[in-house]
Amino acid sequence: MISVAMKTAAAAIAAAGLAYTSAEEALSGPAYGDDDRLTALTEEALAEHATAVFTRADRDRSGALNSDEYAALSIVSAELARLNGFVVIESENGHGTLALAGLTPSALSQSEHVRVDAVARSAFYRHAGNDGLMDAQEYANAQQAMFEVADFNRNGVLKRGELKAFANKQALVSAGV
Ligand SMILES: [Ca+2]
Ligand SMILES: [Ca+2]
Repeated sequence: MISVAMKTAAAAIAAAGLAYTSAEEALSGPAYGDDDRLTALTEEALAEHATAVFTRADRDRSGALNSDEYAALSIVSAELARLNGFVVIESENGHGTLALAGLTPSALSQSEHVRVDAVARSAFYRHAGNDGLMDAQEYANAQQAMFEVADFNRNGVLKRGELKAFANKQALVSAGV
């Protein structure tokens, strides 16, 4: 059961063009250790991450994601984060990780898959504008909106509990989990 889910995740990871060169690499276990854990995240670092993710997700280099591409990216990212127990934040100087809070690593259940897809499409239409396409700036704005919700003291930096809240938002974990 798990291996089927993981193979599905691997195929989706490949389809979404995420940072793994092969399904084997994606499923060989976390390639990151405690040393990679971030202790703070700034808005600037998040903007860099958003640019990197958007560039990779826009595989045909059309300059925009449609709702299906955005939903696929969101589902694959959520699945990977939940299998690993952390989300990866990319930067020019390497990658850092943020641990998810309150979950045991596992594959997305079918009902979670459906929920994540719906949440992602809702976020897509909130940020994509009237053209129904999400460009790099709109993607960055969607990421920034997640950051602002997690920045409880509104000082432009996420730390401690704010990082956990942000990681769970990135993985589209429901508030009740
Ligand atoms: Ca747009
Ligand atoms: Ca803060």
